[in-house]
Amino acid sequence: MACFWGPDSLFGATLGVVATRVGYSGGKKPNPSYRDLGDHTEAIAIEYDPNVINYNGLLELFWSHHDPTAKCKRQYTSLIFYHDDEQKALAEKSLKEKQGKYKNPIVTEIIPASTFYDAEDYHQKYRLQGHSSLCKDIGLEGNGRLIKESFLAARLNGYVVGMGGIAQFEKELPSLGLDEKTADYVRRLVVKYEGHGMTC
Ligand code: MHO
Repeated sequence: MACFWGPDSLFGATLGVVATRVGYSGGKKPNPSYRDLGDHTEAIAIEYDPNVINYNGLLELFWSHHDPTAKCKRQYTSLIFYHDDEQKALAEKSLKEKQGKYKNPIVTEIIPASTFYDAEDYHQKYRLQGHSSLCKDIGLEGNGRLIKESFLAARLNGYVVGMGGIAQFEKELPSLGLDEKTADYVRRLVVKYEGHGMTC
């Protein structure tokens, strides 16, 4: 899906997703880094509650938020990782269905999940980290571990670029535990950017 910042916001704001991490995967180079990625691809690891969203739901978002026929360098190429045979079958089925929508062949590869190397802390929840006072207000600033694991960080990383939308934000707000000033700060951003799509 190209640069992983966009999908981190997209999936992070999706109901049923509980945590996200961006990283490098799919290749063989040990311990890749952003500046030395080797044969890996920018990827996102998504933890989700299957009672709220299933693998098919995640696949739908995957297909609808990038051009799977675009040929890109390995860093940005279109990949789906599966964790078991069921996911593999669902991914392959969805690819076949989506091909009908495109004139050019879909280049997406469907491959088994392999070692996922977390990206550097500054890439995690990148859009949220662009709001340092907000991160400070919610106690995340400088805490790399929490920025990766936190449900709130995943959500806000989406909301600050309008993902999820204002209706979902208002509905979820009481359970997010934000104070009024912080809620208002985020609300303004959701309203400002809702519908702008996935920007990277
Ligand atoms: N558009 C971004 C891509 C960064 S991404 C993590 C840039 O030009 O740096 O690959």
